[in-house]
Amino acid sequence: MKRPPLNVTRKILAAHLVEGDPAKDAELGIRIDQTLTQDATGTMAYLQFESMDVPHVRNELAVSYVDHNTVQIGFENADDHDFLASVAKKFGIVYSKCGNGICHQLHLERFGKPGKTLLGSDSHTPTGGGIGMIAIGAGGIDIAVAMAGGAFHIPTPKVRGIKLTGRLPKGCSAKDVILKVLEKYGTKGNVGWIFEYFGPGVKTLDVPSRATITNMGAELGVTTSVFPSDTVTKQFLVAQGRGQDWVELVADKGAAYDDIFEIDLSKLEPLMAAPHSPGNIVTVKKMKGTKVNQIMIGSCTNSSYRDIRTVALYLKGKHVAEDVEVGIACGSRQVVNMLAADGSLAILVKAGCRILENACGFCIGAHMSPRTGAISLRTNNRNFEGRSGTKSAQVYLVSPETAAASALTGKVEDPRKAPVAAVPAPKKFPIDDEMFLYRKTAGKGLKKTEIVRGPNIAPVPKGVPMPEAYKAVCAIKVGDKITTDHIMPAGARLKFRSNIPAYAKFVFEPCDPKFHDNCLANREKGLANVIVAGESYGQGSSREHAALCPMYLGVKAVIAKSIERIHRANLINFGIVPFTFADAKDYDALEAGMALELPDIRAAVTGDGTAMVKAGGRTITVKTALSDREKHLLLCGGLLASLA
Ligand code: MIC
Ligand code: SF4
Repeated sequence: MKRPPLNVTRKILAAHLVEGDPAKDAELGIRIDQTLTQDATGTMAYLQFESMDVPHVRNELAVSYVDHNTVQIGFENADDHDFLASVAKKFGIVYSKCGNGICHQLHLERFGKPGKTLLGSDSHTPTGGGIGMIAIGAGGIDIAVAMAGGAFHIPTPKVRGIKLTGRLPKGCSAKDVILKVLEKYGTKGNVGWIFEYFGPGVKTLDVPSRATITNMGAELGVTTSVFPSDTVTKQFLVAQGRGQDWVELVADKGAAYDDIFEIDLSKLEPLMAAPHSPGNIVTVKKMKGTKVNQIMIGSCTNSSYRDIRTVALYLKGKHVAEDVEVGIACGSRQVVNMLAADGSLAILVKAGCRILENACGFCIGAHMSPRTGAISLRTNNRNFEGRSGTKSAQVYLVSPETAAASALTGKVEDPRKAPVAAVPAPKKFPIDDEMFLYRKTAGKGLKKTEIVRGPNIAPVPKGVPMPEAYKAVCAIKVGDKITTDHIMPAGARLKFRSNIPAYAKFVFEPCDPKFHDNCLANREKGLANVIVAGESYGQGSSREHAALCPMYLGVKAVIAKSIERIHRANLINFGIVPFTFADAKDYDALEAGMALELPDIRAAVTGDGTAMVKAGGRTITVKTALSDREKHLLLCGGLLASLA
């Protein structure tokens, strides 16, 4: 029988399907070809992998990157790096040394392959969609399972086709495209979708531009975003010395999408995301002339050669305004080498930019926090309140073009006023893989290698089986769009990632610094802790610590108006039931500190997911839609406990 025409998403998923039927089932299991971890989530992922007792990784390629915790104040970061290096050597994982670059940029340059699946313990793993991969962000334990050869589960997707026509005007770039998509779809309500780009405008975008769009697709809350693999992709791979990795992958003629949104690239104008959400879109025109204190360029979103070279062209022969601080973090050594070779680096230094390490750095508030009340323009992908390290700062997300034009005057400027020439896609990238260790033993593993464990590396806590009922307390009540940065702050707290009891002290630090102590007191009394939240709870990162640390503090359920995909999966992986209100108005009936009862929780999880919660003399209904696999995990007390 002739199969129906398929889009790119459905082709890749069909080739990797190991469980479920897209026509019938709500959840699909897919085979994972490649995995990536970064250091801040990687230590936990590998501790969990170790506890699975598998001699070496079983997927095609596993890469462990070090890019988040690179500041090394105190011993913790360096100890983590040594731990990760020894784990990589022992289990057959490629290890990318600190200083090599940011995981997503590096993976695109050196390892990504069209048509393959990639699972990464970082929410911006969909960067790989720019090269035609189904690349998904997930919690560390899901990556550990994939490295052990297990399937990864996604909600059966709906596929939205984003049809691109026309060509971007001068001064506009890929960042403006994804900000347009965010303007249309926002940061919530997109759970379960995959966004696939198609149409004649696709060929006008080079691979780094496509990757900017799929990277920041994470802010939509979708499962992933993907571009076709065409001659532009081929040219990129050939220039990376990897022509053999190319396969053509385009949607069949007549392939259907569940929905289509069309963008005429020629009609776009420079956009920015205003504080404090990537979905809060305004035009640069509207903000023009606003005084700016800081401009940060780079991160995994806009740190390719194309992006930083463009900035250099804007700044050539000029100097940044005297009262603005400008910092640049390139995505990789390859990018730095190219900028050094063509004179861009000298231009940037001469223009008064601070050249930073090729690492996440400013994006995650690990350094370069702006001054009190500052306006900071940044080319990264998230502007959640306080993420920069300065709670009062107003962070706007912009394209490299807008950032560069504004750097010259210290005010928001329209980059179309004096646009620079487009940077052509390089014919040949300089290749230097020397900072990728253990490439030769990748996939094999070296049994005798000792794992190095510094004192900050603590064992992973395991959940316990779910009882019949809980007597509980509403430990906190929060509002809408609570991000994982609110739940489990990063920045200065990042160094505790490998030590759950130490890191758990900071759960909900920006919302309620007493949360930790209150939860432990409730736990002591044999009471379960419950989190009550509004819409889109758990937006943002893939960090499983936002579930693992609450689990450690005795949180057993979240009751929210809605919960985002990666966080929902992480909650289940750590035995916390992700409930939503049957009637959202009941949110108003719950208060922090209120005594709660969940009399039949086990029966509810085993059954249709509907549970009653007794609260202050009334009973409210909450629900959760669970697959059989998810029910099993919750009843066992989480994924790790289920493997025991
Ligand atoms: C982020 O951008 O928020 C992070 C830091 O990269 C996280 C991962 C983490 O918390 O370690 C992400 O995006 O998943
Ligand atoms: Fe790193 Fe920022 Fe990208 Fe997260 S979003 S991976 S912190 S550069």
